[in-house]
Amino acid sequence: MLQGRDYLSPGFLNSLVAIFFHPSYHVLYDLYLKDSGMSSFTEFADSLDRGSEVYIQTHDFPDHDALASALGVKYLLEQRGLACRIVYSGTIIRGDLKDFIRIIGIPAENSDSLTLRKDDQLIIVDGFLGNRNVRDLGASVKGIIDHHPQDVDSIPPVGFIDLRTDYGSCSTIIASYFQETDTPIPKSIATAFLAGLYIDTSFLTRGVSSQDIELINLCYFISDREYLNIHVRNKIQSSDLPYFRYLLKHLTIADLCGFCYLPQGCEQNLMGILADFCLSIQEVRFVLMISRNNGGYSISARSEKAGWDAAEIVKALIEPEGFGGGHAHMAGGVIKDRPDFHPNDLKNRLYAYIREHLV
Ligand SMILES: [Mn+2]
Repeated sequence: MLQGRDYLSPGFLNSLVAIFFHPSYHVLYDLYLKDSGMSSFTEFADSLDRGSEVYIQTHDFPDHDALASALGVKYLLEQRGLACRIVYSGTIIRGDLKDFIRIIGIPAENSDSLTLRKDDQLIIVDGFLGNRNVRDLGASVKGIIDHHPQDVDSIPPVGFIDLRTDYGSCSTIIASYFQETDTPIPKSIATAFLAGLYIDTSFLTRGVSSQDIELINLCYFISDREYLNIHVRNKIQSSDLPYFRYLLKHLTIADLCGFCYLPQGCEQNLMGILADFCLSIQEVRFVLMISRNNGGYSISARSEKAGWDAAEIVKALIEPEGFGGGHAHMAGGVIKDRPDFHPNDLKNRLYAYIREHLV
């Protein structure tokens, strides 16, 4: 097994793996109850110790859905007399996410500023114990609520695991707890849930379940739609424009594939935004972007063509020198800096692979 730390800094690696854990399409939904009789959120909430704080941890480099989920859980537990704090690792760089935290009012604290004790109660949302993008904070994991495909048997017993992998967002799961406990959803949380759902499903174009539609029904008319329209839909900031300029000049399009190398380096979120932009071009159904980053190259791929699995293509192109993963519609990877590798090699490999295997 390749150990990222052997040659890449943990921060860099974490930002790369953040993209691997986006919501997947259609996997079976099940409320997963392992080694416990807890069958509802109410029962789980009642099992927590009111004498000490509850920490709610998002995945590292949190996105809208992770923060919205944490906020929802915090609100519900506080209604039941528990004191909660939201904690995350990694950084929050993008302006739209900073606005989200400020406007919705999400008291998220960086784990660097906290010291958790072994017996502190921890709930993980929108991520899973042992994931590369969920830093081990050393506390006692009481619950996990997630919508990404996970290997539940790979972890030690946890009191409450609610894993619903066909849901478009983790917010949709949390919203079901509001229904279960008959708790009215406050406007700010309804807005946050919709932001989480819209972004995780790329505005309802992938991985949407009937429960996600129910979430819209539940939240739409109480949410701040002006905020959602302005702040969530407009995710590009003016400082991104030089990257777009570069992309427009250097993007290659052939055989339904777009390719671009960004030698100036590019953070992972922005690379995803650029890749999504490429996909919006009619002649592009698959896109591969590679950027120079400290210690190597990072790769971002998007696919909207059935049968062209982004994760499989990335793995086929970069392994064994690099490693990659993700889902059919969205994947990422890293390649270590090495003298015999040039990003244009990847371009040639991509078009050769597509011609050989997929066209
Ligand atoms: Mn999510």
